[in-house]
Amino acid sequence: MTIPARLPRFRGTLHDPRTATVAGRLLGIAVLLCFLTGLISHYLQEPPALFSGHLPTRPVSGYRVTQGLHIVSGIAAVPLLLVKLWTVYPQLFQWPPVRSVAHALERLSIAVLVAGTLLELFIGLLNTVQWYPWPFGFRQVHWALAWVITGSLLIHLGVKAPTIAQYWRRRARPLPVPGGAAGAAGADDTNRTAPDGSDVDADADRRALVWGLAAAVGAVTLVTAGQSVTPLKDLALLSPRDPDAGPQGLPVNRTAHAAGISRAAVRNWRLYVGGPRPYELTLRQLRAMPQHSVELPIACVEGWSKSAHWEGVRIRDLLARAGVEDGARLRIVSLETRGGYGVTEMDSAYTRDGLTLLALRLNGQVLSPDHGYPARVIAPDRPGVLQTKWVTRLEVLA
Ligand SMILES: Nc1nc2c(c(=O)[nH]1)N[C@H]1C(S)=C(S)[C@@H](COP(=O)(O)O)O[C@H]1N2
Ligand SMILES: [Mo]
Repeated sequence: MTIPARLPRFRGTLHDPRTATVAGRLLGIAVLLCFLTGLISHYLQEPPALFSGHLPTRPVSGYRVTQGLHIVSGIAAVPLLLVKLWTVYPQLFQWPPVRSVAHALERLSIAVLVAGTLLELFIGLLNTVQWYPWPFGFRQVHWALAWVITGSLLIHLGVKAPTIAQYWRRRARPLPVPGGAAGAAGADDTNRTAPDGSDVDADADRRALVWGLAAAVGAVTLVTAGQSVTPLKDLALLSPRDPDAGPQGLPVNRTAHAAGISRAAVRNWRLYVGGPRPYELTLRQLRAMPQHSVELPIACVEGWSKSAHWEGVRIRDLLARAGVEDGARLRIVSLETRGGYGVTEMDSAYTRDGLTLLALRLNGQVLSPDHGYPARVIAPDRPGVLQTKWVTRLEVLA
């Protein structure tokens, strides 16, 4: 079949399988890290019944680290993906476009993989700047896309396995031609021609590409990672959050005003605690209970995190007073009635833990309204989104 003259021709040295393999490997590392840390984040926010009572509470900064890595690897994947796509985009113009049913399915799986990955990184990136310009629930779509990508990636890796194996090592060796001498001669690599016919100068170009890529990944990481990695915070020129900005030295995602917390609701505030002997407390009574201090981070799913000093009453003590002895799964209800974070659930692993507080003070002061006055949850190794503010009820779940 003749190739139509209108199709472009590509003479660049780097649109070859070796470069695609090198770029794919680096992208694969970022994607794998992002996927695993994403799984952790998902299961901490929506624990399956199997994990009930066993969610990890140590190390206390575990989620700070895994979610920081999630955002860092996701951002690093952007330049890696762009380079990977650039190395292989001449494939778009292959002729004939479809050779067989299997070939059509393979191309379709790559289309799904590319579109899914671009969309996943794009909505993730928008989420880190707290912009949700779409009508769907971010987390559900981000989660579903992760599996679409995983499936199409496994197909892609399966189809390309022979190519990947052949070009995995630096000096690519041609596959032996059955019954021919050419393969054996090429395997010694005595001539300076790679199996795809390209010159070994491609090696030098490839090195330059990888260094450029490393510089790009390093740069985007350095200017954003400071939102969770404190020593890098002065370099965080492009990170959406300054972890130091905000009342009492801590950022605020949703202010009391935005959450619709009225003065009247705060004035008439009582804490209800459920259990065999349910009771209510005023703020004064709550302050009269034994107070404890903990040093725990807020680690937001969007990537920023910050450690802080909290003081308040152990949730364990509040439950014991209601006759609940060994921790319990809780429904935590906020004064905030709209939005998705007004009601959250807390696994018994946290409620048993002496570090889990109903906090009344932050960094030496009474909680500011935006940080959840009169009382908020703070628990170890827990996603920020579940550290509920303006708490008014602790209900024991069966
Ligand atoms: N009631 C309520 N609690 C909430 C939120 C909210 O919107 N409403 N936001 C959560 C999110 S996403 C984070 S990261 C932390 C932020 O806590 P901070 O504002 O005290 O820094 O609070 C969490 N608690
Ligand atoms: Mo958050």
